[in-house]
Amino acid sequence: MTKPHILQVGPYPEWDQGPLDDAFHAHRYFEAADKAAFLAEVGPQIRGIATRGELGADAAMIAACPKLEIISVYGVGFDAVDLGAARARGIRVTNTPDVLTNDVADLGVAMMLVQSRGMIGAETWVRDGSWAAKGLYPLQRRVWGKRAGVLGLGRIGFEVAKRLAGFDMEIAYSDVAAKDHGAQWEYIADPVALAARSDFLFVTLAASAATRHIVGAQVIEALGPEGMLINISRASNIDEEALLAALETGRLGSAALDVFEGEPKLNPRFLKLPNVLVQPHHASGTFETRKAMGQLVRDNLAAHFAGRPLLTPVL
Ligand code: 8YV
Repeated sequence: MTKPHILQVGPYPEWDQGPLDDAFHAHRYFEAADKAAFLAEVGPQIRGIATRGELGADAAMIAACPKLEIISVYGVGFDAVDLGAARARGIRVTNTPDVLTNDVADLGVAMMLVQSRGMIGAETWVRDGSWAAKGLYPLQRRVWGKRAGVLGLGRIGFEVAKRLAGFDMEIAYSDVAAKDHGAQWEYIADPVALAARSDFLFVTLAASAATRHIVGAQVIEALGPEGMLINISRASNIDEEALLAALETGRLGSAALDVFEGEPKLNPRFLKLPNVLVQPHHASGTFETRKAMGQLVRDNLAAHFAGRPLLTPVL
């Protein structure tokens, strides 16, 4: 049987590239100097697209592949795929949920602890000799027992809340509706009200046009000068301009961010702020999880081309 032609949007680690090339004829879009010319050349043969998280499939890419049947997303978030364009042509879309949930939750909680306890500054304090020269490191803020808000109680939000319960935190959450989660977590529909009663606010929403800037000036200011915002979802969920302004003026205490508008180039104003912990969008970045994600991307493609049900369909 001839291998199906697929468009590989971004680079994969070697443990994914080998098996991908064994099963498919992968055309490496990311290596092309002239993307439009490359798409015009290979597009007519393409039956599948394998994405790379934020490197997705827009309407122009989908239109350039008239025989396209499936888009397999490397990531749980599929906001980088033009779902409308895919739906209009009956193109299937899959993602990689579940396999990354715990790692993403771990990083969110780790960022809360690191930032609240000032661990980056404390590390520098030891390494640059300040401990010996200046004495004790300045006191930091407690985490355990505080009030945590989780904005979006999906798979990742649930795992975050579960971990926070281990720190004896008072947990509340917002979502489109109250969830039957089997725990004593308070449901607060309004994100502003959630922020107002929270010391730490985790943003764990799947991003869509509907959630764009859901964390705006009002939510940020309700969280307040003692509050911390932690984002492990997508930058588009937060009004970054409002966030920067609040952090610069102290109207928001601090932030811990794994995602940024225009990443990997982030607004340089973030780098000037001592009250921000920045991470390079690596919440799912463990060997174990990334291997499972790559496998799921291939398994969905293989299932489709073998006429079997998709493992994790979005569309
Ligand atoms: C990225 C993610 O896909 O799952 C998601 O939605 O944002 C991440 O797992 C990952 O960084 C690979 O590009």
